Amino acid sequence: MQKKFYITTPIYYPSAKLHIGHAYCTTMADVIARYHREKGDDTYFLTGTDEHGEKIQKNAEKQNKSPKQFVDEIVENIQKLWKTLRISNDDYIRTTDLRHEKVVQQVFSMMLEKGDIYLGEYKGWYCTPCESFWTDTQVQCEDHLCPDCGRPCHQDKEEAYFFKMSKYSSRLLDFYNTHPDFIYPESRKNEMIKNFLEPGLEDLCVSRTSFTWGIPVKENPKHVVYVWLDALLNYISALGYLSDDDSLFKKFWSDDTYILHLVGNDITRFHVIYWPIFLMSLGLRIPDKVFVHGLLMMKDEKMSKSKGNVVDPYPLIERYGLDAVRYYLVRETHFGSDGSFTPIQFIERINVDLANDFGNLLNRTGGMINKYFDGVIPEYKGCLNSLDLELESVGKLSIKKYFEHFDKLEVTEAIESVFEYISKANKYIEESKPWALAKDETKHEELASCMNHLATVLRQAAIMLKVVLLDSSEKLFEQLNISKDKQGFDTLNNFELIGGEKLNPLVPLFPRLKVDEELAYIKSIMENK
Ligand code: ME8
Repeated sequence: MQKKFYITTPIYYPSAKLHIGHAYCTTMADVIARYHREKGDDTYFLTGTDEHGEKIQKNAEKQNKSPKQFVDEIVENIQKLWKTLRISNDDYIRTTDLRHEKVVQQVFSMMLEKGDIYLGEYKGWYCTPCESFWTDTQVQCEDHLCPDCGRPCHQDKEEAYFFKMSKYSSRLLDFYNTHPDFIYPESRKNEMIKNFLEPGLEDLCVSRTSFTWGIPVKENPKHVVYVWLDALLNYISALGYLSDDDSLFKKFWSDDTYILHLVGNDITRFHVIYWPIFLMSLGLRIPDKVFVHGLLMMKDEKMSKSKGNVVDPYPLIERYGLDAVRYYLVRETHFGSDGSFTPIQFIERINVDLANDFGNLLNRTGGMINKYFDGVIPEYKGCLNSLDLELESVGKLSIKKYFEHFDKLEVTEAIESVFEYISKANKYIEESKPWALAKDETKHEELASCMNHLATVLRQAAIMLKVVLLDSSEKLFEQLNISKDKQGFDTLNNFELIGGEKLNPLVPLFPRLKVDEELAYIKSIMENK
């Protein structure tokens, strides 16, 4: 039976231009979504923007713009960036969409009616950039620094609505116990239990009166709904929850759908504590997994819009091509751990993996098929020697590992296993010595088998890599003249499939970069920040 798969990214704040860290998260989600579509799963992929809140209102004021005008301009750029990165999202939710605002108001009313939200007074330490109130024990040292971002908080007081978190904390712990895979990595779960659940969950302030750029509470419009309650609901409002047409909601927020939220570790708490509790209050199912990916750092500091230490993905894409940037993002940082952006690693990744290993395998193979077989891939004749046999067994293992890793969201390892196969194929050329076989009439069959095997490795590698390398995989199929029906996951384990194809002209997929020149270029775009 076809499986259903729903994947989301965080909805980003359009408070400034997005950087390569956001591109990282969205690209990872895109790669996972493409993998599931390719497997035949009924897949829905959502991204969007979180457009309300004091920070946005203030940024807009600074530029003499209305908040809506301000966010519209940034959102246009964000959508352009996703288009450039060929992100395959099925929908784009904006929290300023009427469809979303209606849901937030209705949910607030339902929670009020149920008694989960009540009116009270809030006193506490407020961090404006994070839009969070903190208690005396949460703020750090006498300077009252925000535990999330480390910036100073100020004391504030306001009439506010609260959500009764405490009512649900033991249910949440039970949920964690019965769903051990809910939070990845495990260490994040322990951190949440220790820091927030064990000390006792405090009721959460879910409305604000100190600014107006938000969704008004219907029952008391001087209050706007707290951005996090507003934002988290995007995951269901985009599917049409509580709307006239809730068919997508019924389809993808169902028990038989695998629901995955991809988030950075700066927003774990909201997704693994508040979000499941809001869903419990609404009587809705809780997602299968919150996958907490690492953050990209710059010189040991988190890359962030507010610090301004960011890398803009556009100049990289323009100069090195989309595939190189996508590949770097997916491969360099182990998925689930923090990483850092350094120009040298960026160049090395392209040179070593894409130009030397993958690109070169295509050049060498294509060149030899042209030279020895007039550009026609020889037919498959089985394994004629131990080298063929060994290559096929590495291939089978690589394909198996690719699926096993991808299904466990070990995306880095999945891609690594493809490159192990590519390296093996390069080694196979050295060991088979086709140039020597070509000189010996009696070895013609072996030479043909060698070329067929190499073309098959390229076909299989391009299939596995096409979730990342969008153009280059296409180009490879084009150059080897591999027909569409031989480009699917279902054909991966078939080693006999090709033979007889006449190659098209060969063009290098990834020209080798000159390290010094490119280092200077990347440094120059980083300094422009
Ligand atoms: O937190 N490296 O929005 P946001 C990797 N609106 N990923 C990074 C990153 C970095 N240096 N910096 C940001 C918000 N990200 C809320 C989310 S969801 C209901 C509301 C990615 O614009 C990462 O996924 O600050 C992080 O969690 C997210 O962007 C935060 O984006």
